[in-house]
Amino acid sequence: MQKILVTGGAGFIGSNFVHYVLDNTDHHVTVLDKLTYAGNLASLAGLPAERFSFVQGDICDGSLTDRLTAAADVVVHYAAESHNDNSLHDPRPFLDTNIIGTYTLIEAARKHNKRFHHISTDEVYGDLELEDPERFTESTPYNPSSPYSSTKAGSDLLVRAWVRSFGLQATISNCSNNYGPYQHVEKFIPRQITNVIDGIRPKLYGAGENVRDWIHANDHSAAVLTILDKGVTGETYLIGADGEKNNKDVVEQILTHMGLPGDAYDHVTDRPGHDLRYAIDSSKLRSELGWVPKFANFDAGIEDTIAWYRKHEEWWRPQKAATEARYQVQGQ
Ligand code: NAD
Ligand code: TDX
Repeated sequence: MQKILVTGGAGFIGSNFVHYVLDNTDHHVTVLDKLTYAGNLASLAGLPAERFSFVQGDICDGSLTDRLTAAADVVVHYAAESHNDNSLHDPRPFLDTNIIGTYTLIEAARKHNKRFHHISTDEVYGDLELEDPERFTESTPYNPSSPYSSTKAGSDLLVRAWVRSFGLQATISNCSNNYGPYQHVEKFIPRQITNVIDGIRPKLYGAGENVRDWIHANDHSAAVLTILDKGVTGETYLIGADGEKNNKDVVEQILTHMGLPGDAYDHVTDRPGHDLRYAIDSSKLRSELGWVPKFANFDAGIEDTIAWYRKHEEWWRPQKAATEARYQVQGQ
């Protein structure tokens, strides 16, 4: 049994990880989360009190992170400002949380000599052409496009420097686009599902040809546990499930599953600097650590996700109107 400190555990992927750990191991979890607009305590409702505790606070708070890190065996760092569109309109919180927050945590992990795992994204590598046969690997050069991805790249580089200069016991994982339950309605898949529920036509940025490499959040959680268990300190592991799809195809799939014509969507203003394609080669994680994704059927995963949003309207409804009002101002 280990005591895991999970930052950002009230967010989408963090909360899925907390459920996954409590369901599949005997570890104890403490979540540290600021509960920004993206954090939702309802995602952590009903967890067993003897194995789970929650602390509301900011990862930039040095004395709090010091105290919580000292009490943990392992820190898994999910907390971030995570939405590209928001980063284009107000980058400052991205610098504070993604850069200063990560710095604050790795200083605590260094001081207390604790195992640290940094959660990052494939977006640090920039984007690929549609027909490029290459995919991202651990040695692809960093080339981020947005304020969000540049701050994630900066945080990765801080962790790497702390490994080299101070011997921090850290690993890093860069994962592709996640889908599943508990994802905020600002993100692509939940936005379109909840739009359809509300009788609003889905919104595709630009031509809709941009490709994302989709992975179920549970497969991401299993990969992170595998890295905690068998990963080598100082190493980076790419996480992906060979799930490349363009946005148009994803929207058509959602519409069809929800009983509407596959072309009942609108094209809206494109995202400035919109990355064209992400694609992950996760063979290092598979061959060296033995991880394999289990949610191979994206179509079935989308059906389950639609069912989850239909069933849990009380979870997403409070955010929906304000999120759509923000998009409307942006012409999206
Ligand atoms: P999210 O926005 O759903 O959740 C982020 C959580 O962090 C929220 O609960 C929020 O309250 C918390 N938080 C934000 N600032 C904080 C601060 N200063 N102190 C403490 N808590 C704070 O994000 P997500 O989609 O779950 O992403 C989680 C992590 O995974 C991020 O690091 C992101 O870069 C990475 N990632 C996400 C994806 C994806 O598809 N969503 C893919 C690859 C990597
Ligand atoms: O309404 C929309 N219409 C649309 O066409 C929205 C919200 C998005 N899009 C497009 C933009 C992207 O090409 O869909 C794709 C996915 O968009 P997002 O859900 O915003 O994700 P993305 O920008 O790809 O970033 C996500 O994956 C990598 C996460 O938000 C990041 O945190 C993660 O690092």
